[in-house]
Amino acid sequence: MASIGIIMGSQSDWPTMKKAADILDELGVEYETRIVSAHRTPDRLWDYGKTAADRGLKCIIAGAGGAAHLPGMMASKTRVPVVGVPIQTRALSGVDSLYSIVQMPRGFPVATMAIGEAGAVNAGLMAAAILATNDSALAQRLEDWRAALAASIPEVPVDD
Ligand code: RP5
Repeated sequence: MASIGIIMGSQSDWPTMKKAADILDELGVEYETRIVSAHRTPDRLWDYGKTAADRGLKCIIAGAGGAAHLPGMMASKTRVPVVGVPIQTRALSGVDSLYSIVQMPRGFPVATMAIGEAGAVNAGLMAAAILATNDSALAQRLEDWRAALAASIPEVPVDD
């Protein structure tokens, strides 16, 4: 059974949100993916949020762009932690998405990541870190992944 839900407002968000899925694949974490739009499929959002905890989800990664209400509405419907990914938009470069997701009212937090692909990758890593608090094998894989990244960074810059 999947522990992580990756949800997004539109099919057009998938190329970004796939980066979260890719990192979870790398770390051996099971996840499910769904298109759930706050505006176009509000009933689907409601059902997903209502059943999330009972279905065993431990973290929900939610990506949306523009009037990006999905992460916040999901957080209002479930106690499962929600990690928000602001999708980079054409009109306003994703600043609209960021502001929509990050400014939650007191009481209903969304852990908001950076705009775009870096945010999606970090959302995957954040979800894995949450699971790793209760899974020592995953914790080791995450430590190894972090060490490999650190080892790949050269100490001295070179000319192109
Ligand atoms: C949002 O509207 C989605 O999250 C997406 O980022 C944006 C545009 O959606 P499409 O018109 O491409 O379906 O709800």
